[in-house]
Amino acid sequence: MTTITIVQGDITRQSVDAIVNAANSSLLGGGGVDGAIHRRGGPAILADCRRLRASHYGKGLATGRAVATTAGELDARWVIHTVGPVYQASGSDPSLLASCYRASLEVADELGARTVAFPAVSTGVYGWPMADAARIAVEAVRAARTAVEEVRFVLFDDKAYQVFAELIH
Ligand code: AR6
Repeated sequence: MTTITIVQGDITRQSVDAIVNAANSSLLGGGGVDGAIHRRGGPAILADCRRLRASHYGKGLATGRAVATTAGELDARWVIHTVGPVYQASGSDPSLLASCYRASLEVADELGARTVAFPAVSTGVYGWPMADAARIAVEAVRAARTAVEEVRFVLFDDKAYQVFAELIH
């Protein structure tokens, strides 16, 4: 049974087995959560990402997929990188966003992670409206068959926290 919890704050300050990164397909860093994770986690994460690019992920990580690296100096064992879809007003595929959560939990299961922190994937630079993204995220986690005991959504601001709080309480 997976328990869903929510906290407001900075995902890089969490103590969990795995921290999920809202990455881009290059796996080589960026702004938002991605920038914060690489800054606080240190160069070991980028070194692992470069190794992935040099081996099985020569073309990068596809949208909706997930892959793990070390967590460097973060208080976690792994960072699970996933690539959310870019929101388009003309139509965006919610199944790709749901897939980020499902794929990340599959990687967590392979690693044996029991506590996993997620940001609200795609709701920053990638523009997905928070209420819709939150519903997709919570539904995807509830539907997942996983041995992860705690999924912790870490929401950066009060508004995002309130949106998730209404869904899970
Ligand atoms: N802790 C928790 N949440 C955060 C933090 C933090 N430290 N920083 C931002 N957020 P984003 P995306 C929230 O843009 O939309 C990067 O450049 C933020 O308020 O990080 O999936 C990547 O390299 C928002 O609600 O990710 C990609 O190119 C949510 O996290 C691109 O951005 C996600 O915002 C990915 O865009």
